[in-house]
Amino acid sequence: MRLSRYFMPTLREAPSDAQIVSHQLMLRAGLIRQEAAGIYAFLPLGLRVLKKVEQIVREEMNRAGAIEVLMPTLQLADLWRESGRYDDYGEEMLRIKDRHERDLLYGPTAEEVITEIFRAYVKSYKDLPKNLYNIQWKFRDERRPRFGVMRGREFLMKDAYSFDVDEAAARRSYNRMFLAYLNTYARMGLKAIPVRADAGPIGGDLSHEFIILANTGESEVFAHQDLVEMGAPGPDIDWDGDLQPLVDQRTRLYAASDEMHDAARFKKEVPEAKRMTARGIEVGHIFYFGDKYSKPMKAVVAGPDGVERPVQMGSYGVGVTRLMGAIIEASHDEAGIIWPDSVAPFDVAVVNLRVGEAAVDQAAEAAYRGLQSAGKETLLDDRDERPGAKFASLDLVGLPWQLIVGPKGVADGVVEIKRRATGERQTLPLEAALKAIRG
Ligand code: 5CA
Repeated sequence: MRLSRYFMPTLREAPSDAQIVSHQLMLRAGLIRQEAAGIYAFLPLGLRVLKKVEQIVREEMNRAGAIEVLMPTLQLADLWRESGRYDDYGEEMLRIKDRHERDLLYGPTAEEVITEIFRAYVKSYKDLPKNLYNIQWKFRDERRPRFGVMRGREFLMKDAYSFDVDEAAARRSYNRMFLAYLNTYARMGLKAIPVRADAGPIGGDLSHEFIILANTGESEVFAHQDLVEMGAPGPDIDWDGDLQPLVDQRTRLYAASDEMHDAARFKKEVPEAKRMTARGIEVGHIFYFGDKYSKPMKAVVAGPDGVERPVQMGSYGVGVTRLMGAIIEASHDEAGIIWPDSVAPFDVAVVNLRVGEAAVDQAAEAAYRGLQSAGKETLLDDRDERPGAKFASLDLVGLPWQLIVGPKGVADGVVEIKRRATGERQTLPLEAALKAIRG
């Protein structure tokens, strides 16, 4: 992509209502534009990041055996009357009437819709387990939308729903999601801590939130330091095997959200030097709630004994748009965003420092073509701007690499490469530079 023809509207200063650094940087880097309180348009760079985050979530869901569907954003109120949640959900639900005076709503979550789909087709334990997910826009009319995509009203969520014949099987499904979540966040360069959580309006008695530590986070967590250090299990675990030991290893150590926190237990179970109290961002939340929806909505399956019982369910949410903010909170400096390679909008910017000078233009074009043919997503900065302005905007948008082509280097047969994360620079012949970036 040639920057001279692209749409990357960076801002020198953040609008004054952006209070936290990720929101400021998302606006300044031209990733998002607010259209109404808590409602954002995704601009080209922001959309590229969103798609990458979404794709990582998708791949890790698929790896863990979940199957993708796409449910509508608008749902029938009657389904929510069946589950009994229509009145309970309150003012956070955006309620709509169509031309036939039928009550609709913009889905804040999709337990009812997925249960309706499931009960239409699945009747026997032989078809279980199943885990269906979608990555779809949700709407919650939050009282205080704030911090940009962190607490939006319209936001992208991955929501998965598991169906099992009994509680033991449902826990196996829960365990698969628990571990898949840790792998998902790790691929984005994030360290997520699973903490015991309150199930809130989703319901159920087993629930974990996944928290990224950040001072600006809205959640407070209390955890054993060793849990913070513990890595993700990695993709190569036996997803059909017994995952309980891997989950136990991570749930044995004390970790709780503020609603679930028990100060006395924290003191008793965690040595003082290991007690961590911190703020964090909730980037995922998983629930096991048994027959809370399947019973009132009559989603039943026949067991091996031929007796029909409500199917055992869990639901599993990831805040996809919120993750963009969380990644920036975790990875930035004074100059701007530092994207992890896995979610960067482009891999590399080729910076032409002397646009219009034939030898420099030619060298920049050669670098651009070389990177593209190596499969690198490349932005060619061919804008007619001062070098200082180019570097400021490229550091702000935070691509992992810059390959800098200037008149002096061209005369000497070299280019410069810069790694955004470390600031490390190397001067090399073009071929060696391409090799370093190709990795
Ligand atoms: N049905 C369940 C799981 S699918 C559910 O809705 N869970 S939730 O309410 O916890 O939401 C799942 C995730 O969506 C949260 O962990 C959070 O990361 C994200 N999320 C929730 N509300 C918002 C919001 N207003 N703005 C941005 N992300 C949000």
